[in-house]
Amino acid sequence: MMNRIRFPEDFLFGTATSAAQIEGGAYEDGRGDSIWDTFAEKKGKILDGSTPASACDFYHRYPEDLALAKELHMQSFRFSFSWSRIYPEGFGRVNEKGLDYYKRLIEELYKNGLKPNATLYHWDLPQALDEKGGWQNRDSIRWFGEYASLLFREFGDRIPLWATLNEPIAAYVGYAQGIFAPGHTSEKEGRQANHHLLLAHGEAVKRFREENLKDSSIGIVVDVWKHHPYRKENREDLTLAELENEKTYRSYLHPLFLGGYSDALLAYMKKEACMPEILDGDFEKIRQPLDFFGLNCYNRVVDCADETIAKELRTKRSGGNFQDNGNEFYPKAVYDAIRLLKKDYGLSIPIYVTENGTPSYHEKVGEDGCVHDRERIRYLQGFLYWIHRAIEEGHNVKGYYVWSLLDNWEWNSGYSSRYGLTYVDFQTMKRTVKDSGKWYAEVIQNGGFDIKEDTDFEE
Ligand code: GCO
Repeated sequence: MMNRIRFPEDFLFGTATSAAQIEGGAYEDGRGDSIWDTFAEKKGKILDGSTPASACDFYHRYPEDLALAKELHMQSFRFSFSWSRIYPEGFGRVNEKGLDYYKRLIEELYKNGLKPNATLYHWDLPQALDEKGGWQNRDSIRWFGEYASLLFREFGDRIPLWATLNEPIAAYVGYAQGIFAPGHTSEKEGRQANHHLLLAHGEAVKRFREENLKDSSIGIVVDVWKHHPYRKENREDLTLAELENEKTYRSYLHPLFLGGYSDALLAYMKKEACMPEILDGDFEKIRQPLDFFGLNCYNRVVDCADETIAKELRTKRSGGNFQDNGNEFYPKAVYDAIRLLKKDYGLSIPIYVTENGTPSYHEKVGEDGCVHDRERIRYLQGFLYWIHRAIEEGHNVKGYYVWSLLDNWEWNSGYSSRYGLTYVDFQTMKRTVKDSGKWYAEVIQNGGFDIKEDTDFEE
């Protein structure tokens, strides 16, 4: 017997991308550097030593790539604007050629029947702003506001779905952990960057409302990967997992929806002497009513306080519920995230799953000219199964975006980690649709898929 998984008529299917990861054209038409261009130039920062200078060459190939998206029955396309393509110095002088590119891109989206879903900031701060302190500088709120206003005025209703930020945690990783741009290692800087990003988000939403756009809505994209204790009854594991939840998704969701940092996070920041500078009125500014919530979810995280066991867990990842790439297969993660948005934050606005996907590190086009990525299909099936379950239980989930349409430049992993539904040969730039791409196209056409009744996507 088969189980029919069918999504509501108006459910939106698409793929997600970001400017730095696909565009390339880094030195063309007056674009300024972003912090990822300069970070990638530094030795040892990117796994394969690559830079995003050419990426997927989407800057030139977008007509073909969007035609491909159409061929795969996509209904929406998520992308981000490159801030330094538009403001090479971060603010002030506008690069008209940069704006023109996005005008053409948006026209092309409509031509291919793809609903635009645009993010203002997907990690690529203009390098010129980094030189002024980047997200450490409180002026970043104003810089971002100016940039946001320009785009709202230029593109307004042509973009039905606007997101201010994608995964603000990336700035924390960049300022506190050093493995993302700009590569600093100060917990205090990380917390300060977070705080300014949240304020910049609030500023952009305020400016969006001032434009009085009729046909478009605004939200934010946050990643919720819940931390679980490895030993369910162990107090230390529980404490560790809770602290990690505080330091990650709750540090964004509390200010966005509850009006301040949680007591647990405040206590942590005090103890670690990394409290950001918070001014009067900051939390009112951050907590703006939103039209939708963008949820990125790829997995859960399992924490163990015992270093010996934790080490073993990291090395013994095979078989069972692990994928070939070493990651745990836990599709219920997305359901858990959707539920906690309602339960802990009272969210009732529409949720779009704005990213979900899985990498592979050794993928190649086979002799038959195909890429048989069966694990990716199973992974996507599992997540869609749980999203469907959430919808059946009454959760307001309106769409789903696979990360990503194309293999692309995966930040500090460079080109060595492939997430695409389409394989990209980065030498020839040839695109080859993988089996997962063909599978997803069918899912969209049928509004869902069938699975064997005994398929077990449970824990
Ligand atoms: C993220 C980012 C993407 C990544 C993707 C795969 O969610 O981390 O939005 O830019 O490329 O997630 O790691």
